[in-house]
Amino acid sequence: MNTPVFLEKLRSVVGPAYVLTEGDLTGYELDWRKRERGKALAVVKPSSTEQVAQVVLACAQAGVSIVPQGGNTGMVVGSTPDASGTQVVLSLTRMNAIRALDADNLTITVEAGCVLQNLQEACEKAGFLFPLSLASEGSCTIGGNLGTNAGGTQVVRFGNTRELCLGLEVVTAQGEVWSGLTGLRKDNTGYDLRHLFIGSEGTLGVITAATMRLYPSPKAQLTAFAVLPSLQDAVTLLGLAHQHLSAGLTGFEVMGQFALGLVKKHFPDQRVPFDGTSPYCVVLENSDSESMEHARTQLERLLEVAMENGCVSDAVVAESLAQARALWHIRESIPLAQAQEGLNIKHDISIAVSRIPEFVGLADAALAKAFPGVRLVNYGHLGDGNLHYNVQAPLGADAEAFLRDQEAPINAVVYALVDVFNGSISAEHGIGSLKRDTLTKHKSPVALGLMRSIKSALDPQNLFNPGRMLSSSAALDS
Ligand code: FAD
Ligand code: 2HG
Ligand code: ZN
Repeated sequence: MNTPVFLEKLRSVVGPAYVLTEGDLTGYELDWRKRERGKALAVVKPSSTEQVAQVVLACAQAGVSIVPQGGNTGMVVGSTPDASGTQVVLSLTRMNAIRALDADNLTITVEAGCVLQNLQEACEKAGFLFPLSLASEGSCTIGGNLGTNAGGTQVVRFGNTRELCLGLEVVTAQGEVWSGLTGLRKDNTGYDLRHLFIGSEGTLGVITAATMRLYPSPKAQLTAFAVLPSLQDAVTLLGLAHQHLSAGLTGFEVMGQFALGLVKKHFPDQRVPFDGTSPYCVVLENSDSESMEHARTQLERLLEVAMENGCVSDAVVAESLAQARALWHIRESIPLAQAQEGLNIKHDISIAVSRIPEFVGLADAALAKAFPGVRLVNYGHLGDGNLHYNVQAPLGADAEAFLRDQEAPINAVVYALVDVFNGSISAEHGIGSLKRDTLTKHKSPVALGLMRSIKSALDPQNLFNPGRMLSSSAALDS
């Protein structure tokens, strides 16, 4: 390949200002967790679907692989280039328009680079709720959310990003545009292609736009923060919350005391309620279509029953929107507090809700025995059976050396148990390059074979995000 000619071609497609090859490219080349620093041949920033198609064609002709990128907030090193200096980062951030809102169809059509928070705000302004909610929502994009099939804190009621999507527009590896922005709720005309691209982590095509579901804005939202004697009590509370709040239960997050301690340590301005002696706390949300009064009566009744039952030892209900935000902010600050504490090992696992306490009991004991001093940062989306069962190096240890020497053996212990419990090694963050080799050990050979067949059928040149999710060679030799 003649690199100057190739770069000139890209410049002619998107404009010279939008082909970045020099200056500080850290934001595009370093992943959010600072696990790997790559090197891009260029960062290309198209402004239209047509430009994306032309960039893909130019890359295909030159044999240059493409790493689609949104907000670069991914957790598994999937949106940054490798270290070869030969890959193009295709940043969608200039494609951020809201194309249409169909109030009667309860849908919104939006370009892939739209920042999630901007989408939420636009929907709210129009009187609707777009319920995807992540702590990274100020930076992540709807394209990245679809690419990872992101979860977040409202999944217990509304499902993952997949459940919120009714149609996609995608540029294929052949540089063609698949326009699937129908907004239909029912369509059984063959394979549902949308679901192939959702969660494919940029390995099958570039999502350029999407039609997403909207919901009516709730009349009231009420948040409570509860203290619990054990993780089993959190499971009991979840069952009671489903019974008492039904579809009003829009959030149910559990937080281990050590995780909350990290928030107190690194963000002392945040006021974590209660004294910090109970092993677990829960933040839960009731959304109501009637009134605040109705929401409060329901939530207070739930907490009364839970206290009688003994699964909740104390609780506070937010008195204002500001208080509710502050309670959620505590939960959402845990990943940031962990990052401040140092490099760490993340396990984004899912297990049947009913078996989570047993899993955690066994995993805590196994890790404490095999890796004395490790600090377990356990929290997550209990309502979805999804735990962030994370591990921080022992106090005073060199975190980089700890990860180098202990990450693989620690993962082996945790994932072996996940298998015993028929769980998943990735509930919402995806595979990227960090979990690629782990995936081959925990996914069935039949499933892996089907994934490879799909990859080689849609992307025979292995153009899109090679080496992510599937290894480069394995992706093509099915
Ligand atoms: P990127 O990081 O840029 O990309 C992620 C993947 O999607 C990559 O493989 C990339 O190639 C691909 N991709 C990006 N755009 C496109 C596109 N247009 N077409 C095709 N592929 C594309 N995740 C959760 O699921 N739940 C959480 O609660 C959550 N909380 C978080 C909290 C914090 C503080 C942080 C930093 C991250 C959190 N995440 C969470 C992880 C992350 O925010 C999500 O994975 C998010 O969906 C990534 O969006 P992004 O735009 O940053 O994508
Ligand atoms: C969350 O739920 C995110 O806060 C991040 O998915 C989880 O950092 C993590 O492990
Ligand atoms: Zn999460």
